[in-house]
Amino acid sequence: MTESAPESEYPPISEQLDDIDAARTEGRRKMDWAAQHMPILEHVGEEFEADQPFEGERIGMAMHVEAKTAILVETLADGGAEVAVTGCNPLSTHDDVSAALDTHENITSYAKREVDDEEYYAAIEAVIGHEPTITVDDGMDLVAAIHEDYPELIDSIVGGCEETTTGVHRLRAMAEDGALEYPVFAVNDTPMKRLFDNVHGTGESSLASIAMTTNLSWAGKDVVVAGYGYCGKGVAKKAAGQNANVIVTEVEPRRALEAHMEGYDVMPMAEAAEVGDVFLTTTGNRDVIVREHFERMNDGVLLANAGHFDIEIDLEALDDLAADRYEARDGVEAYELDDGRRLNVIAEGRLVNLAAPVSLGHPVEVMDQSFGVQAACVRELVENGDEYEPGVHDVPDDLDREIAEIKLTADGVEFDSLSETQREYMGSWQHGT
Ligand code: RBV
Repeated sequence: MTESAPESEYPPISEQLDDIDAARTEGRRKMDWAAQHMPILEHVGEEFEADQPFEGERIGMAMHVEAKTAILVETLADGGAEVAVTGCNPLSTHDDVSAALDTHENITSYAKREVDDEEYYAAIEAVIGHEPTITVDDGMDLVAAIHEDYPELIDSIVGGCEETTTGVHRLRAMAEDGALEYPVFAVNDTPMKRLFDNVHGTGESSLASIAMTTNLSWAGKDVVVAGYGYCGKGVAKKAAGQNANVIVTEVEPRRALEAHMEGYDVMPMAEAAEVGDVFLTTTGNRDVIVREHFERMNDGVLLANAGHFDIEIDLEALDDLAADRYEARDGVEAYELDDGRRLNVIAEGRLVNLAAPVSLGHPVEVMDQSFGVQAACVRELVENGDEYEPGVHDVPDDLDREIAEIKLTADGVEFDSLSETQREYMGSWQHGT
């Protein structure tokens, strides 16, 4: 240990649970199920096991610790890394999976569900205490904590990987300030991640989580989707596919137009507030649904957030407005206003597809893709990390293609390749009419 690393007292999950053996067995069962549907990680995992590319590396991770993430963690550990992992959201950890991970001799898991702010950051510090040479973040909390509190560790860090839109956004802001001192791959921005995970993953898992939490139907509902980025597009499309009437709110004119041309109603939130039955935020910004909107909403509406942080719905303002608050169902908090209207907040306004009690995160297949790219990026950092300057980096396209090809092969899908004349034509500018 260098002097600068935090000396954490925060215990791994194995020291926090009562019935640790039962938890490990159940966590392992969940992981085995996920692994059966993750051919990409299986493929890269076989290579890693044979080549041990991560020998001597210490990987610090802050991610949603559930079964699919656990397969990524294990894949990196089986490739020779020492891995320390914690959650990236206070409600998304599956304790049994965390316990199963913690049994691996190369893995220490600090992730635990329902931690308070202090415990959340204590667990992040505990991961940093392992002095990672590589960081893997979902939301940039590790990068932020290292730069703010343990900058002395930066010299020995080869680089990092970032999973999500919000994290990449924060990293770019940090880089623009000249404050980002090691290279980080924007895993989120690759085609293999965002065209699938953000669109289909967020769409399917958010709607499934809300349906399971409430036992209510989408058919015939007015569903307001705030933000028409990749996540919003997925949510809107899947909601329309379940026979909902979709209303989109946007601040970017071309996205608003795109949603309009897609056939959705587009209007300001102040108007949507009056007609919506379900509100789902996907903007990555704050204060998207605020007091003036709550004041106009109908009795019984559902409010949920699918953006990374819990700041899109202003719950403080809602609490101020409420005369009463009670748990209407597991994962549903009813805020009852003076006039008797009840506004129902799902999963405390946190990432609804991961934080509701029944939530399982994105479907396995899309996480296999996202985590396949993560694994390839970690390998790239170990092999060629010196070539990357501090800052945010696009993932090399050939890595993303490699992951796509592994997936197509696993699914038995064949595709064409360019002929010599086609390749030549695409590379030339002389051919006109
Ligand atoms: N996400 N992870 C899961 N492990 O079940 N589900 C979604 C899981 C990731 C997804 O890649 C997204 O970018 C991020 O969570 C938001 O925090």
